[in-house]
Amino acid sequence: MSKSALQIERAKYQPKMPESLKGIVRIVEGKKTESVADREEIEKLFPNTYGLNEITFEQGTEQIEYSEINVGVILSGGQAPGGHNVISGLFDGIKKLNGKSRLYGFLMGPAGLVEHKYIELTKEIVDEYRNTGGFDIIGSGRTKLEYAWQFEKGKEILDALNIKALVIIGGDDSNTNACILAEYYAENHYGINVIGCPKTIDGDLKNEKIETSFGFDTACKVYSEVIGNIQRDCNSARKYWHFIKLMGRSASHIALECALQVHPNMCLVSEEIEEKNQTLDNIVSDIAAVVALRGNKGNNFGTVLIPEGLIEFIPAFRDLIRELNEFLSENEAEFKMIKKSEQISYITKKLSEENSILYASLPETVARQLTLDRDPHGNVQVSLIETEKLLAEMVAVKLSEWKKAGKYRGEFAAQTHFFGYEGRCAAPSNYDADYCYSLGYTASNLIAANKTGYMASVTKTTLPADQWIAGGVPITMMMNLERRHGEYKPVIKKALVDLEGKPFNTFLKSRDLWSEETDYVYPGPIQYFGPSAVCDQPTKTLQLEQS
Ligand code: FBP
Repeated sequence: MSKSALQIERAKYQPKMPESLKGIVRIVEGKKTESVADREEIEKLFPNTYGLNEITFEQGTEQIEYSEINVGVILSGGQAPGGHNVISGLFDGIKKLNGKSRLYGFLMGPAGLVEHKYIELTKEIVDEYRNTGGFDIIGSGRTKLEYAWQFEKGKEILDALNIKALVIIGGDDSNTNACILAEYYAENHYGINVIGCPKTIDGDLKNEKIETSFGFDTACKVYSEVIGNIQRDCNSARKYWHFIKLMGRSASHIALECALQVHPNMCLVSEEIEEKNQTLDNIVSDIAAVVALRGNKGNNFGTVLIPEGLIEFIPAFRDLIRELNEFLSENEAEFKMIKKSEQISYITKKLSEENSILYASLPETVARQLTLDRDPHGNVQVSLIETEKLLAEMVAVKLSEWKKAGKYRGEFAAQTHFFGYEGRCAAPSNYDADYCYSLGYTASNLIAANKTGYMASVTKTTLPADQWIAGGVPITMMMNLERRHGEYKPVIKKALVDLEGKPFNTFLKSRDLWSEETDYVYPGPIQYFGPSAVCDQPTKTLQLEQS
């Protein structure tokens, strides 16, 4: 494999990890857990994996002899920086337990398990990928593990390879599946444990026990670097407004973190928009007001950050999307038969009156984007909806009305961007390299402790890494019931931006100033070598949450 000079140096980086994992490890059982909501129903669905104890690992004194163990690993869902380090931490961890242990990687996500596609991850392979971005060591995919036949197909190959534990590295939906699989194998006494690992750049897989999902740190730093560059460009040319949509699916964590890093002129936060019951017209007017305020002072430039999932949080759109989801899941076959040119009018006739009026009022591109295939978990693929273009166009119309009315004297020209894929496979920051390696190592200790239905957890990560706390959290603890594909299903509760929380409130205190003034910050690229104050800082979100 050809490598850049940075890759060669970076390969030598030894990730930092909690002191408790370095030598002999002792397991400490904590208190029993309960699910975040819908307790009775979740307990009924997960009789074997509900109510388990929290776990922490501490330094021990008693050396235990572990037998060799074969472990499988799956990368599931969207890529996130650091996945390769979870695998290298897991590999090193199981080799420390017993040098004869083996690690198998299933290819292209959960599908690899069902289709029996795998490779053995040897030292040579793992060494090639240490501290690198991407998931290409084994690939990833979004196949949903939900049917007993899939679990049975999986068991066939796990038995054939004598695999006793499977680690699923994924977001909320993939970890939900990990838990369902853990429950199924436990119920049937198959002797195969399943452990989850919190991944997603979206930052929405977090709770009291999982303080962040890996990849969020690096992805936000990459986007902030590029937004900073754009801000410097727009402050130099002084002629464009940049409408920048940022990945993150439902939650606005990425947009908010980037705002805290770069001080844009405006950042929409979907959760606030929902709480204030805002309409699309309110949002457009708010943006236009900031453009006008700056334009009237001769500043015809600026930046607007837009969270990817915005549209689903505008109450009227949320109702429309809900009705579309139900309709499309019940009438998928019929809808696919309709000619493309007739799809919009077909849908318009099928919707309730209110939703039909809204749907018919949308630009054709957006109307089409709203009916595209849902992902395998039933989510609208918000990354395909061009909200940044929709908003830029609507703001232009609003400003020309205001100009005619004499309320606006500036010039408006917009550029639109969507940052998502650019950051998902970046080489992990030191934070993600360390955090991921520690998560993988923690997973190996959960395997050693014969645990199933747990997610690896590493907390207190704003402290120096040797003080981080490693442990395990029962996945059922994070679950509630939600409507998916027209039915109530157990799923891990997504963490949205907390409007009472410190990150949002810090943003709130500064945003008027950032709108009016040009107070941009240019964070520059991620640094891997140099002072710790530059190289090892976690996200502003985490620093504020833990301050
Ligand atoms: P995960 O939740 O699986 O980590 O994926 C996150 C994400 O990057 C979202 O931010 C984005 O909406 C989605 O994946 C895009 O999916 P795809 O890679 O299938 O285009």
